[in-house]
Formats: sequence, structure tokens, C-alpha cells
Amino acid sequence: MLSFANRVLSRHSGRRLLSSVTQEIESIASRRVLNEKIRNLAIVAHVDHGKTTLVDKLLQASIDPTTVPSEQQGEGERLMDSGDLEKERGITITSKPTRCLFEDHVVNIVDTPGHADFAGEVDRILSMVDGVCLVVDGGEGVMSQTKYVVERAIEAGLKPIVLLNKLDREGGLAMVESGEVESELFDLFCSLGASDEQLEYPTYYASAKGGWVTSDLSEAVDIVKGAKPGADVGMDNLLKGFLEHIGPPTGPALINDNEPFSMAATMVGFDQFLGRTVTGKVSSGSAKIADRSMFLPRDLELVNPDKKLLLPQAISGVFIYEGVTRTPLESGIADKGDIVTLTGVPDGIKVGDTVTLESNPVADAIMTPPLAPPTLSMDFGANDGPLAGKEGTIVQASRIRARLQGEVDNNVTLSIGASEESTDKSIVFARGELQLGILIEQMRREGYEMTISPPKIVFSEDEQGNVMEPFEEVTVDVDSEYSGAVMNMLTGDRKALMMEMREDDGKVRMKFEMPTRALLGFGPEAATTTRGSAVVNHTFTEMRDHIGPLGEGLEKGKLVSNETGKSTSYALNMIGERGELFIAPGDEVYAGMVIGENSRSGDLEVNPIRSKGLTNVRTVLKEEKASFSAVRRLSVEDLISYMNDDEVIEVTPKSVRLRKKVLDSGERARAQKVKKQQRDAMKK
Ligand SMILES: Nc1nc2c(ncn2[C@@H]2O[C@H](COP(=O)(O)OP(=O)(O)OP(=O)(O)O)[C@@H](O)[C@H]2O)c(=O)[nH]1
Ligand SMILES: [Mg+2]
Repeated sequence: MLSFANRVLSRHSGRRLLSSVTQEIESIASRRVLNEKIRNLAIVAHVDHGKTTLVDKLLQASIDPTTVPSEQQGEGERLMDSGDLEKERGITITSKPTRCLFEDHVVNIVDTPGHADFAGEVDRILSMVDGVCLVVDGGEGVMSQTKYVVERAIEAGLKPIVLLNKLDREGGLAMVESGEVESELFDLFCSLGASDEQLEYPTYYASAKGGWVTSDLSEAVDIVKGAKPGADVGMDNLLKGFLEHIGPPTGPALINDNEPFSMAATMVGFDQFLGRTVTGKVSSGSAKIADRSMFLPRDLELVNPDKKLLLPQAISGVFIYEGVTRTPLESGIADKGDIVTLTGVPDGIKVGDTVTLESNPVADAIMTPPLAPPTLSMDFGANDGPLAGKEGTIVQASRIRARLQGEVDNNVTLSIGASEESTDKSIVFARGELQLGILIEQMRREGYEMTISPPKIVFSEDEQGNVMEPFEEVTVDVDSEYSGAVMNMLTGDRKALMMEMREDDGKVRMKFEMPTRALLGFGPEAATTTRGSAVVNHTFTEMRDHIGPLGEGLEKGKLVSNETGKSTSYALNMIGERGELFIAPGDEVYAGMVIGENSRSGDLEVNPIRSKGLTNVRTVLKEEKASFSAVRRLSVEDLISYMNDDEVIEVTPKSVRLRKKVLDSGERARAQKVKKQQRDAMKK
């Protein structure tokens, strides 16, 4: 295998590289990195504030410009969003570490997701870093997830650096120039109890997209107003800031050379050639290839450790990430303070367990911080509808369960249990609709076919036995003309309390507090009502007393098929007058399947396969081909937040359908009656 420096040179073939740079890369890559020369930090922010774009530019500014391998460079856009769903949706879903080499230092940078549903991905990596670079979109200022990540970083005692981003945009510069964003941020740090040291955070001004950053606001203003960015506003400004303000990894074990090797598993993966992989920060000591590794389970005291799990294995590789490519570390040694990936580790290892060495093990597992509790759960089971087994390749309940177990082993922000509904189903606990939607979408693509029951909110009990439910802080930014509509939607049936309202330049920002269950379905509804102008953000705040039933207006009436077969355009044209359709002519339907939304309350049974009299076959065929533009196709996430209590989602690699849990209409009517009686009794 080519050495790191040789690979750099070979990628530069035809170009002359300064020999000093070559030597620098050679020396950093091949020798062991001292703890003082390491910086570990996470890029954190609210969703879309520009974290992944910033990591692109930092990688390009690293002393090894080829850290991003040429085959991955493409348009050079958001390299770290390497998962298929991440690319498709343009959002980060999982946290990922990558390595920059800069001024004879190693800077390990972890890109994190900004969406609240993936907040657990931020929580889990904070124990791996010593500082955070908080990115804030200058035009948006402090948002719900900004608060969340600052709170977690302060709690974890990390050193912050603030980067006000997207200043190339007009609104961004204006708000930053007025000092509004900076004072809002400072107040946030103070109110969350930042230490004096944390309050001394440096502030940088940037356009990650434009590739410039400076600590001088007036310089930023000049650039935005047309001055050509000079060589001194490159991304190396920020890398220098990391070296200066975020110190090397600290802690007694990192100073003492004789400590045994230990590393908490922050990410666990599987490679078909290398087997189990474990990524984390080395908390103490060092380990090299061929050393025999073993692990201590995170809940060592709670479980009676299975001896098999502890079977030591010889470490077969020590890797780091260049861009998103796993690359062997030249030294073959995992050193204290560094973020590395090991292979040749026991197979049963899970996230949160501690890797150590058989020859000199640490006595206790490393304590990793607890994660915020899940707020939502759904039951996953085998498809039991009339079309079962036609489109999927993996259909058995046991295989669905095994797949979910595999997911949970690596993704600590999810958990599974036995369903109360049926022993054949597994219950998955998560932080939000998007997180569940992404998991279902991933499984669908792998060939799974399953049914998923409606989301349930995770309730708890206080010491007196009162039921508690999760509450969220919800921020809605919307064009002024729709602010009344949004307010009505939230404070009516959804029982939200408005906490704050600000109007600025035709835009209104409103803040509400409401139960998580009342938020279900609000996103898509707000988008329709406000013609897409509403941006909704929410963050879990705390468990509070249950506030009783929500308004009945939230339950939408559905158009339900009472026949099985292929839908016709003749029938759908008629049914379309009763509401909005989810299916197009020619789609397969069955009795009990939901094919649209009723424009009135309550469900309506319809026959979508009806055709004109048999004598008129030619007309029927012609009509079947008629284009049908009025179909609303709902994605898995849309359906999760939209479905009623008596429905299930059926997903296969080819289709996503909504159906009634009970397919027989008579049986369903009886169940409805019982439900109504129960609801009336509750009201009394
Ligand atoms: N105008 C402008 N756009 C930017 C800048 N930085 C990022 N963007 C754009 O903002 C959008 C979001 O960028 P990302 O880098 O994916 O944001 P993110 O914070 O990683 O998003 P999540 O990981 O999903 O939370 C993209 O369209 C970027 O091109 C900037 O400095 N100026
Ligand atoms: Mg991102």
C-alpha cells in the first residue's frame, strides 16, 4: 500500500509540490501524534445553517488538499452527506468524523445533523470532542436547535467557538451588523449557565459557501459589499482558531503515559471485508495492531456479561477518515486523545461499550452521558394485508426484528422492545417522525415489506402516579398574512400556548409550547395552509402533566375502498369530487385501503374499481389512460403524522399504502362505535 504522503504525491502527479509541504505531510502522517497536537471538535448548529458546507471548505483548506479523494470531489458539495438518503434530502442524518492535517496538528472534525429528530446523534458524539464550532445562520439567529446544542455543549464543559455564517446573504449581514445576533447568542450562553471560560468564546464571520472567514466584522462587511476577499480570509483562519482556542484533549488519563488502553465505542459498524468496526476517542493509553482487544459492556453492573462477548480478538486495523474514506493510520497505533476506528474487535460490541486490552484492561467501563428519552414509538410487523408478499423480498416478522435489533445496536438514539399489541411485532422508540420515516425508508430500500402502526407518544408517570407527557417548544416562521391561520391551527384543537410573537419585515416568528402528540401532522398541514411559507421547528423541552384529549377536529375523515381490484379512472373521477385522492387509475386497491381524504368529517366507503357498463369497453380503456394530476402521493413521514389511530401504513420496496387496521367494514363500524362510547365517557 502506498504511504499517505506518496498517495498525496501521486494524486498531484504532474504538479510540483513544495518539498516542505511534502515533508510536513510525511511527518504528521507517519509518526505517532502526541496528544498536544490533537484537536477534537464537533460542528453543531440548527438545521441548514451550513455545517456540512463548512466541513467541505475546512477539508479543502487542510494542508493536504487531497484529504478529499478526487473520486469523491464531484461538485465538491457537502461531501460528508454521503448516505443515499442524506444526498437525496440534502440533510445530514448521522454524525461523522473526518480528519484535517493543519500546521503539524491533527484536527478531528465531527459533522453533526441539525434536525431535532437526530439530536441524539449530537448527544452521542459530544463525549468524543473537547470543543464545538457553533454555526449560526446570521439571517436566522438563534433557533430551537441552536439552543439545544449550546445547552448540551455547556453541560459537557466543551469550549465553544461561534461562527456567524451565510453573511453573503443580505438579511444575514444586516442582522449581524446591527449586533442583534451576537447579543442574542451571548444572552443564550449566559442563560444556559456557561462558565466564565466558555463565555469568552471567539466569534468569526463567514460565508461557508463563499469559502471565506474572518474574525473582523468590518472586513466581512467590506467583502459582502463588494471588496475582493484577500488571501487572509481563507478557511485556515478558522483552523488556526481551532488550534488556539480549543485545547488538546484533557483529563488525567490523557496526561499519564502508563494508563491502560480504553476507548468508548461511539459508533459501531460492519464492513463486509473487515468485520465489526468501532469508532471512538481513545480515552487512555494506546493500542496497536495485533494487540488483543476485549470490551466491557456499558451496563456492566446490570447484566451478567456473557463470556462469549468478552472473547478477545486481535486488533486487525487502526483507521482514520479522510473525507468519508476509511484509511489505515500509518503508525498502526491508536493513541490517547485521537479519534480512530478499530477493526478486529469482538463482534458483540455495542455503542457505549468500552474497548480495552486483554493484557492490561481498565477496571471500569467509561461513563458516557445519558441521552434524552425517546418521545415517539411505532409497532413494526409483517405485512398481513391482501397484497402481502407480492413486492418485498424480506417479509418475515423475525427478519424485521433482527434488522431492527441490528439498527439499535449501532444507533443509540433508537431502542426496541416487545410490542404490547402482538408478539409478532416489535416496538421502536425514537425522537420524531423524521427519524422513524428515515428508518422505514432505509428498510424499504433493502427489500423489506412490513406494516407499521400509528405513532404513540411515550408517556411516563411522576412520583404520585400522575401521567406525564413530552412537551415541545415550537417555533413557526411564516409570512405575516398567514400568522392568524397558524395561530388558529395551533391554539385550537392542538392546545398550544403562544409564548412569543415578533414581526419583522413581512415575516412573523411565533413560539409555542405544546404536547408532542399535538404536533403530529402539523408540518404538512401548515405547509398546505400557508402555501409553503411556514418553517416549523420543534425541540423536546420536558415531561409535563398530561393535558387531556385534544380537539376532535384533528382526526381527518378518509375515503376507504370497499372493493378489491384495479382502480378505474371512471370511478376515481367520481370519488375525486368527495375529497382528495391518494391513488391514480390502475393502482391496485383492496377493501379497507384508504384511497383519499374525505372533505367532510368521518370515513366514507367508496368503490374505486367501478367501470362503465361492459358494453362500453373501448371507452373504459381510453379513460383508463387519462392523465390524473390531482393525486396527492404521501411519503412515509407524511403518513406517520397523518394517519388515524385505527390505521396502519403498509410499506414495500415499491409502494407505500395507508389502510384500516381492521379491513372488514362491519367489524370496523363496531370498533368505531366502541371508541366513540369510550371518548364520550372520558369527556364526562
Ligand atoms: N448563501 C449561503 N448559503 C449557504 C452557506 N453555507 C451553506 N449554505 C447553503 O445552505 C444549505 C444548507 O447547507 P448545509 O451545509 O447542508 O447545512 P447543514 O447545517 O449541514 O444542514 P443539516 O446537516 O441538515 O442540519 C445549502 O443549500 C448550502 O449551499 C453560506 O455561507 N451562504
Ligand atoms: Mg449537514
